[in-house]
Amino acid sequence: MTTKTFTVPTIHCGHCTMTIERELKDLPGVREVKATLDSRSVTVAWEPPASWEKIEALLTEIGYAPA
Ligand SMILES: [Cu+2]
Repeated sequence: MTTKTFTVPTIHCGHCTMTIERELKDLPGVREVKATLDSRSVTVAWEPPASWEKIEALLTEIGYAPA
């Protein structure tokens, strides 16, 4: 299991955090997601077949590119 915390500058409200959590949880291999509005940060825990490249690509596609 790999865990990473990163900043997403485009998080601006609770809907953003909900969208990020929902979309990432749909990615096979993602085990835990926590998006935090105050710090505009996201913590993700995953294992294969998920990868940081896939997580980054998905977030970028939906408008929440990691900083
Ligand atoms: Cu929002």
